[in-house]
Amino acid sequence: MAATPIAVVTGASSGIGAATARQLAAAGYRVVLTARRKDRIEALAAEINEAGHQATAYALDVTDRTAVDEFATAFRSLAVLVNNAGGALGADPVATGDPADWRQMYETNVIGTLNVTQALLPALTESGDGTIVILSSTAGLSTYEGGGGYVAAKHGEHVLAETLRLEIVGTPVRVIEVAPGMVRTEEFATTRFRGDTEKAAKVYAGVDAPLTADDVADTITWAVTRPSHVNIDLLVVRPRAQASNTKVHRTA
Ligand code: 8X3
Repeated sequence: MAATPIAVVTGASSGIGAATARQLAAAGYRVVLTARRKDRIEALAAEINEAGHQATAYALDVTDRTAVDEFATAFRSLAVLVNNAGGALGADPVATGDPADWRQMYETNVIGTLNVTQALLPALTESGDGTIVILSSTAGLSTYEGGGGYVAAKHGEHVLAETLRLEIVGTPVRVIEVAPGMVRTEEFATTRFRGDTEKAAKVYAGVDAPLTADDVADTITWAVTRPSHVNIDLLVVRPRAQASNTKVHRTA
């Protein structure tokens, strides 16, 4: 009997990462949940196992290269890596944005993805059929006022995906970039506005059905479960009410 393929999901403690872990587990992967918040991923792993699927939890900060390298030693062969960890901090104009926020967003979104991808690439290659997913954003494709450091970091992730795909062509590993637009999750906007729930709520005010974490997880799971020779290079997914980063239909 063939071994159950393994999928590693970073940032699996909430939102898109948690939803993706649930859906990949239901699709037949043994999921390895990573995030800094151990209690959350342990609870999610227990929930997935109780549902009759397979999950384990491993506390990991993707910006800590030593810890990432140590984590990677557990994998000789790996089917799927979903680089989801990341996020936004602040929505200030370039003129007044805090360089510390820019630096932190670059660290978590770009260097975090780089660390985990580099560390697990040998195992993904060894599997003979590996898939790397990079969760960028529509912010990685064009900018908007106040996007600043987040847009810069997401452009960095987009370039990482495009460059890696060029460099590893001919190996049995594909690189899939999923770029969501407006997704309403429990934490994204609240983290961006440092706990200011009023500001966070305004992001989605009057928008008829922003995407949910499950919508994006569904997209990721679809892309990952295409036949091996099919590479969904870049998939942009937005709610119907959003035509571009700056064109969003809102009811009064
Ligand atoms: C999230 C999309 O518009 O907040 O990555 O930048 S946006």
